[in-house]
Amino acid sequence: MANKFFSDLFGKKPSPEEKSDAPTPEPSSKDIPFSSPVDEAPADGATQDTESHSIQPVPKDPPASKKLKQSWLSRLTAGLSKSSEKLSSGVTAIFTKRKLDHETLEELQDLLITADLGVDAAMRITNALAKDKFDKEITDEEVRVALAAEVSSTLAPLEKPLLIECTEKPAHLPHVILMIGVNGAGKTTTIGKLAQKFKDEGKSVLLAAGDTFRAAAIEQLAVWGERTGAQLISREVGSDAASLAFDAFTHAQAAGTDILIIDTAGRLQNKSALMDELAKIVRVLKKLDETAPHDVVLVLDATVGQNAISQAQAFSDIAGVTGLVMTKLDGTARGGVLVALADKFALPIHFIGVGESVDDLQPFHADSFARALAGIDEHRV
Ligand SMILES: Nc1nc2c(ncn2[C@@H]2O[C@H](COP(=O)(O)OP(=O)(O)O)[C@@H](O)[C@H]2O)c(=O)[nH]1
Ligand SMILES: [Mg+2]
Repeated sequence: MANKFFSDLFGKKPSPEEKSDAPTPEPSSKDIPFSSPVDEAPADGATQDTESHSIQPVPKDPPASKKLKQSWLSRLTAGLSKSSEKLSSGVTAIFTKRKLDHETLEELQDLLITADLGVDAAMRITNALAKDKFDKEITDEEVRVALAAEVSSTLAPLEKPLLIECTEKPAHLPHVILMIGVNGAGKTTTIGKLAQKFKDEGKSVLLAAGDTFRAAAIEQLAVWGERTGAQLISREVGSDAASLAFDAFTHAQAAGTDILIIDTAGRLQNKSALMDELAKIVRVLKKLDETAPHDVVLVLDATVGQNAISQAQAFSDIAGVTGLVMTKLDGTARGGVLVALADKFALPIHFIGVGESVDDLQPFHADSFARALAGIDEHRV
């Protein structure tokens, strides 16, 4: 019924999720064509979003029994294994039976920079080590511990869960989250994973399919809506994203919905059009509630490495980013880029993605991330 109401209200074409009010089945892989899993992305991350970018399917979650076996910490460690292997084996190669001298410090600095941590962090880590241990024997494990400590202290101030307190009925109901980022970064998938988390917390969620540029993007969000039981507002391809956002907000206000998450198109190569579109979305939201959007979450794909920095710059200029989600840390050895981002932008980090299933979107914990990145065995230290 509710879905029928939505189609009438918003002129939405009937879609699979409207056919029944019964619990929705697991979407089948034939609904949306699958493409191969993500690995290293094109080097030019800032311009990777081509309009021909294939729309990604909604991955199936592993069976519950398999999921239960893995704690979130082991999922984090497994997810970061490519990055930590690079750093950890690099540290071992440099520091096996060697002193901490100018040469080893320089090698360590190079390693940290090639692992995408950025020059500033590389300097801080080597300076901290040199202060206590210069000209002394040092083990690779001691270096890893120092590395983890520095990464942790850089990231700890940015650890900020996306906590939305709805029990007290805040003045600005619904809480509006605008998701932005280049095509392929993981926006829609992250929205689906977030919707699941919020639903699990007992909150009502409305998803707005604001990437109106691509039919399959709308369909992809619809599948996540079905899977999570979140309501969806969408319109046909080419519709105005801002007016969709306005209608979604109006409805969520009237219905007392807790959280509205708005998906957007990520055509960074057409920067002025994207800027206009995002600015218009923000403008119409503010007409209804001047405190909205309450979060502007930038989704960054870790596999693009240093290009995440230029994307963060571009989107900060365009849309006033309030926080980050970094995805695909499992697909790359470039996870250290989160440290470089922290140094440059100091944006709060809400979640990290270490795999494709719902449980692989983890609240960001600086210390656990730092240890997993440095390859420190949680049982040893
Ligand atoms: N391995 C992995 N894949 C991810 C992660 N997050 C998203 N993806 C995949 O990245 C692809 C692009 O995601 P999508 O949400 O369509 O990106 P969008 O264009 O920004 O909306 C999809 O195949 C997702 O399953 C992650 O944390 N790890
Ligand atoms: Mg998308």
